[in-house]
Amino acid sequence: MFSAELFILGFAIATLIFFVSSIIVLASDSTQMTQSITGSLDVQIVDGSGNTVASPGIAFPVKSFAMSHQTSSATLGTASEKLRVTNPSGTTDIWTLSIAATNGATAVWTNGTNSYDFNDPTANAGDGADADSVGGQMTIDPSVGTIAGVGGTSTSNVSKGSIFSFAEGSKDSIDLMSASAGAAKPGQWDLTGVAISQTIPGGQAVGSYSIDMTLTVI
Ligand SMILES: [Ca+2]
Ligand SMILES: [Ca+2]
Repeated sequence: MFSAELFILGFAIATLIFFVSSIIVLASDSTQMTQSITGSLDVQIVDGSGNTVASPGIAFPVKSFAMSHQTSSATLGTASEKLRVTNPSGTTDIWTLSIAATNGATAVWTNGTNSYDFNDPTANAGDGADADSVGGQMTIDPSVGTIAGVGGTSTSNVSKGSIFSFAEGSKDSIDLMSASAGAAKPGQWDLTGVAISQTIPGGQAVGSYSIDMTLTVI
């Protein structure tokens, strides 16, 4: 062939390749897949299967009427009512679980008519300087409890709180469990076996008393 013909053939082939490659490029596109995972730092009272307990409660043992003050003890966090903290974050590892009276520092145990206090530090379940005119104090000791990681979550850097008694205006919330820097994130932990004791004033009238408490994790 003459060089001119070779040149034309070469040009034709190059043009063909250009068009074919152009067609391939024009046929290309991309797509981005997205997946959202939601959740927030949370505390739930769960049963042995991990299901939320609809109406959790702690029944202190029955006490007989007495003219002298007495102490009633119970456990916060049992096999059927575990305190479960969930931290779904991949970036935040610090949190604290605490307990306080739902109705605040002026709450009292009540049977609808009679009442006794949960945060009066006066000796022998007497009434002190607060405005409720009843005695009684609740002490919570998380240090005797047990922390268990759920689903293989490490318990490193997750600690139980120390024993404290509620005192109106000065100790209105008690820390039960907390995570410090280095704790697993995300992670989930169960707390059980927290000891609670409550003093009952002497001469407290018979009745079925209750007080609502709220667990908070922040
Ligand atoms: Ca009080
Ligand atoms: Ca009082």
